[in-house]
Amino acid sequence: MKIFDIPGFPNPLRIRIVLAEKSLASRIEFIKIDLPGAEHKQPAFLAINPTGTVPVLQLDDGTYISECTVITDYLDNLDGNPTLTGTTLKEKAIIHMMQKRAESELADPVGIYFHHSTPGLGAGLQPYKSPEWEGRIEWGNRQRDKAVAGMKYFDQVLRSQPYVAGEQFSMADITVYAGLVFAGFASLAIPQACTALLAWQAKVQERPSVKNPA
Ligand code: GTS
Repeated sequence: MKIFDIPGFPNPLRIRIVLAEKSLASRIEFIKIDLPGAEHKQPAFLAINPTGTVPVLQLDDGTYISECTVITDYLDNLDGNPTLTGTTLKEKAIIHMMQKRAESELADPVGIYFHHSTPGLGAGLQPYKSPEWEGRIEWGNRQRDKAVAGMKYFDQVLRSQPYVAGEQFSMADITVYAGLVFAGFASLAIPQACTALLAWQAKVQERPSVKNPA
């Protein structure tokens, strides 16, 4: 299998943590995509993922799979022993619900803020980020505020349970963690009052898969 991504970036990190959790790294060939150079916005890459984002998984039969959630589901079920996406119907439902909240309330708003209200990845990518639109800074700032509200939401969640989707570490934790890494990229701090979220972050940082992702 191949993964098209760029090391160290937040969404690719999600999958690299999954690969480490599942001990699958040796089965993957990584193909680096030049994000600051906007390689992911060129026709060759858009042919494999029309949304123009990384990561993308390519199966051995040539099939391309995009979206971290779907890639995680695929990898987690490869060995018939899912550890990150739940086993019972109820577990699966809660994990997917919480991971979607992590994307829509934290990771995605941080990304919009980063790309539209800050210099983002630099001049090479800015032409693809609505440069003519006067409201882009304000819109990005609203997404920044949404992301901070998301941090406060997850702080509340983590006051009553050890992990984002309950008792076990899951895909939802990986998405929140990557969202906070992205917030760091964007110099967006976790509010000091979010003590449960900060403690959870420190705990997750100690996981071998997070210390040494694929
Ligand atoms: N929903 C997508 C997923 O789950 O895979 C999001 C993927 C995504 O936004 N990837 C970022 C990207 O390709 C990479 S990262 O920097 O966020 O980690 N961004 C390119 C761009 O031009 O915004």
